[in-house]
Amino acid sequence: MKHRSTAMTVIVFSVLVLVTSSTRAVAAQIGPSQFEDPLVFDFSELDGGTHLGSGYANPYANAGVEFTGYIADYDYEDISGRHLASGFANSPAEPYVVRLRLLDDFAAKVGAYVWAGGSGDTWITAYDQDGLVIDTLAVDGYTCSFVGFESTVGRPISVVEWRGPTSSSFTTFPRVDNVMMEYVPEPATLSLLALGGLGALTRRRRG
Ligand SMILES: [Ca+2]
Repeated sequence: MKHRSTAMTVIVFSVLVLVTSSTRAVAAQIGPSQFEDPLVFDFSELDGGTHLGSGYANPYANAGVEFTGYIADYDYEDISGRHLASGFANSPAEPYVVRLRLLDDFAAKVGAYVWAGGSGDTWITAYDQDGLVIDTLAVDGYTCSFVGFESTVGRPISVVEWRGPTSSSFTTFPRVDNVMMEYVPEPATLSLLALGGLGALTRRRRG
């Protein structure tokens, strides 16, 4: 009897480990059309040369996020007007990196247009609430591409970094614009969605 329950425990535990590890391995790459109602940051309201990051005033505190980078002004494909550049960001300065950090809540989806400016591949990395890497994607150095992440349930996004090669002399790249972000839905919102679904089901049954 005791042996059987131990075996059952082992089986249940193994299944749990399998489910957990398969969940951990996957973070979907998504395009701009896969955002439903995102917050969009186009940086158009900021002055060129504004520095963002720790040590500087945060114009996006009300949105619950902080960017690291500085505001440049240029048009290139989907990089339009004011956008985030690397190079002189943060205090002390952090070259080669642009960063989005969530201050209080976590994101289910984050994406942005990124332009590496020929400085080499840009690596875009999403981190979870424990600071562990969820996924890393590379963008070719000579294109302007949209790269987005959709996190898995239980591993929401707390930080996204766009990082250029440190060997590059183009320290102001990568450039990032039109950042899209969707928060993880609140449990109350989920309940409402579930209730809405239930309502639809009830209506369908009646009809
Ligand atoms: Ca812009």
